[in-house]
Amino acid sequence: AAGEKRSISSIIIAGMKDEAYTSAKELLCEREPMEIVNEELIPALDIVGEKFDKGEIFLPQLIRSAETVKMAFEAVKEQIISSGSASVSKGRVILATVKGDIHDIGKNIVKILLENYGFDVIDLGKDVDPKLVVETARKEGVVLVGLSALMTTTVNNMEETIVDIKSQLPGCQVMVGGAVLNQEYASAIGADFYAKDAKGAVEIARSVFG
Ligand code: B1M
Repeated sequence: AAGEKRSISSIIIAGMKDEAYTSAKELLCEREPMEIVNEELIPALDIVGEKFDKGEIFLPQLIRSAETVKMAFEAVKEQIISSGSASVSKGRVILATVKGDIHDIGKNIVKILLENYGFDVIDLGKDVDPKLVVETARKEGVVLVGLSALMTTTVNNMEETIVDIKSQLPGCQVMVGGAVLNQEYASAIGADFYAKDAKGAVEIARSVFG
């Protein structure tokens, strides 16, 4: 009904792109940015993912919900950046979503948080070839690479990337994350660190550069 406020979750699930930014802005007056990410935005995407899995919604709706959540993240990002403390770089980290995988929402959150905590991020984007990761790490002398994968089908590309890094750049460490992973799996594919969420990635970076 007119005048009734929809929750950010229902806005994301319904894919109401034009309302997400304002709705997130309003929520930000009351709650912490990362609390909104963890308690509202990610759970809403989980519901969307389940519906897609069950065949209750299809690719166009999945895409629309992803676009909607990006609008909400935009508001969250502005808030985090405005409250951030710019300081001397604490270290440089490469981030990439692995080859074959175009899911980059999680990686982008990790990037915002790392930057906010004073790390410089070289963002190679999504669907990134292992060779580009190795070349960039070598050229830039980066000692911490962060890889993200969201699909069971792309974890082997993550493993391939780790093998390439480890064989060619022995001093370079790798942290991995993404909904499809856990600590056990991360260790099995040769990663040095596993981060459950963006805050976890910051803690790892701190330990590596600390
Ligand atoms: Co797709 N998708 N999707 N999708 N999608 C999943 C992953 C899926 C689980 C949905 C489902 O079926 N239940 C499923 C994968 C199944 C599997 O594993 N085999 C799936 C599929 C099948 C697909 C397509 C193949 C669909 C198709 O085309 N038929 C296709 C894939 C194309 C490709 O990659 N080649 C596809 C496409 C898309 C969209 C483009 C529509 C969109 C992505 C938009 C974008 O990213 N720009 C999309 C979305 C949105 C999802 C779901 C619904 C949500 C993902 C997400 O952004 N979550 C997802 C279902 C789900 O996850 N519940 C699904 C929120 C995000 C913040 O979480 O990325 O986990 P996450 O990041 C977290 C942590 O994991 C961690 O920190 C973040 C913050 O806490 N983290 C790190 C992540 N990376 C890290 C790295 C670190 C540290 C921490 O260090 C480096």
